[in-house]
Amino acid sequence: MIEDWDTFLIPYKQAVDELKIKLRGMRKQFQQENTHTPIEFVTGRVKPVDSIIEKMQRRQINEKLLEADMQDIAGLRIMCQFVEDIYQVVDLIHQRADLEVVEERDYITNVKPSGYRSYHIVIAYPVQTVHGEKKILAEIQVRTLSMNFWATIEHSLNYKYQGAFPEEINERLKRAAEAAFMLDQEMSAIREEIQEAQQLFSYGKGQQVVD
Ligand code: 0O2
Repeated sequence: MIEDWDTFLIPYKQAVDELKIKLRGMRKQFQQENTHTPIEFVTGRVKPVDSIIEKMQRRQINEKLLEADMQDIAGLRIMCQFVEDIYQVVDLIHQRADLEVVEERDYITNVKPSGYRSYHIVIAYPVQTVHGEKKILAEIQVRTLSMNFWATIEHSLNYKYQGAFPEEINERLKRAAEAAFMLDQEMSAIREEIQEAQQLFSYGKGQQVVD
């Protein structure tokens, strides 16, 4: 039994904090170089203890194998404007020397039956602790703003209905997922036009580079 969850989660919190800074730093660098940034914003969280315990029971994960078998105790989300940006971000993550990609799941090409779309990357990330280096698994979810909108709504409804959606809601959610993806496709079709306008806007108004 893990008796002290706070201590167990210390390196996970450190990994999330460090990765948030690094990924936000990538956005800042694109802005400073006055080029289109594929990263709109970044969020991160350590999975709450009750969710970890619930997932261990659901997936029959032995506590001794928790660190290896639960890949999303440390979780990062990168939101992008365009689907093309997602694949650029994935390439950028692959090129980094400070982390190792261990698994990838492309739920954009292979959309989940629920309608969920995102690109998941599982990384091994070394954190420096007072007891030496510890490699932490973290899951980075890369998605468009539109995919994020859908996933956030579906997640709250899932919480309310515990996964057992009434049929009508189920159907509407699936339709909403396709509508969200259609929005992404329409935006992609005029991506160059949009990016040109965004550059003119940010230069013209003399906007500050912000987080
Ligand atoms: P939370 O609250 O987001 O942290 P499993 O967790 O068993 O479903 P697996 O193989 O561990 O699956 O990992 P997977 O499918 O790559 O990623 C799981 C996470 O992806 C979920 O975390 C969600 O964040 C997201 N996700 C996957 N499928 C869906 C979906 O249909 N709808 C929504 N809204 N999100 C999804 P958790 O554990 O649910 O928790």
